[in-house]
Amino acid sequence: MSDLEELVGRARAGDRGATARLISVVERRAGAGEPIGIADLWSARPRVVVGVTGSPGAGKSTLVDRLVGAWRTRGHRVGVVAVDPSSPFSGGAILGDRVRMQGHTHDPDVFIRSVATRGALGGLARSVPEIVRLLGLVGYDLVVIETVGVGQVEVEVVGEADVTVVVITPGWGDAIQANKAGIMEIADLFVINKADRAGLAETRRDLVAMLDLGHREPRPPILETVATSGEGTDAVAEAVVALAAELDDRGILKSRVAARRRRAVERVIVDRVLRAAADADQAVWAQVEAGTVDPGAAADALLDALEIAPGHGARGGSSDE
Ligand SMILES: Nc1nc2c(ncn2[C@@H]2O[C@H](COP(=O)(O)OP(=O)(O)O)[C@@H](O)[C@H]2O)c(=O)[nH]1
Ligand SMILES: [Mg+2]
Repeated sequence: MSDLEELVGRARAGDRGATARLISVVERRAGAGEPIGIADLWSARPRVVVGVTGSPGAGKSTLVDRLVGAWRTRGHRVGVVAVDPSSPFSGGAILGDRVRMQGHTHDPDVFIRSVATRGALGGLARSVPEIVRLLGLVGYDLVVIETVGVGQVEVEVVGEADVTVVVITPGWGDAIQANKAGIMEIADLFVINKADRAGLAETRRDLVAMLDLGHREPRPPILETVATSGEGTDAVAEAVVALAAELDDRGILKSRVAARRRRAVERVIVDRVLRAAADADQAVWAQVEAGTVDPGAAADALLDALEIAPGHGARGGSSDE
């Protein structure tokens, strides 16, 4: 048995240290575009993957902490991947998320991992899906991806979820901002958190008006919570699981999963082609830099010169640590 397989066995048995080590391997290899080398990882999947997105400070981590508690009492093993926009060196928000989820630090059936955005060098979109799969492989049936829905990459990352929860707060403009960032289109469920604050009715009205303009089917429900007190959070936990079942019944989940699998392959292709092109005919690149060739002609010349072998630019298949 390889070291990695042995770790998978221990992680399945509830050894969170083993899960953490596996995730580090997956993160590094996926981030570098290398084959992961863990058997069955590709086809592994948690039963439900939940994306939770919204502005910084909206209360996502506080809400996720409540959801984890609710799902644990219903017997789920829960994984959380918190995509953290803070620098890995400041540690500030990572620490904050840990503190907010610390109620679960002694529960072997809860696994929480922060993934720093900075320093990920675009590897985020590749590593997060693999981490989610890994958590599925070792038996976490419900996995949450928490991410700030700002950049393109974050929106793409949350696209890895089966069910997407968008968290907004009362106050002028939050719903409108969500709309601008393109996260209205990916929401399956809206949560207006901080329902203890002023402006709740107006925010709900803005949201309803925006949903009236769109054609989301099924229409996303709007729930209200006070994550700090836990008010309304059980209802969100139940609604998420119910929505996943509904999307599954309608065949929507199946097509989302299929599209996601295609995207994973597309990312590898783009990576390999770009890397191979960068190594190709340097005379053409010199012309490109000098501005003496038009982009279409340069691309034709470079693509003609490419030899894209299997695994080109990456290491071979199945080496272990
Ligand atoms: N008043 C109020 N504060 C909340 C609520 N939920 C979270 N908070 C506070 O909002 C701040 C940001 O919460 P956090 O969960 O870290 O937000 P995130 O950045 O979206 O993950 C913290 O100080 C929380 O205690 C709520 O429902 N009501
Ligand atoms: Mg957070």
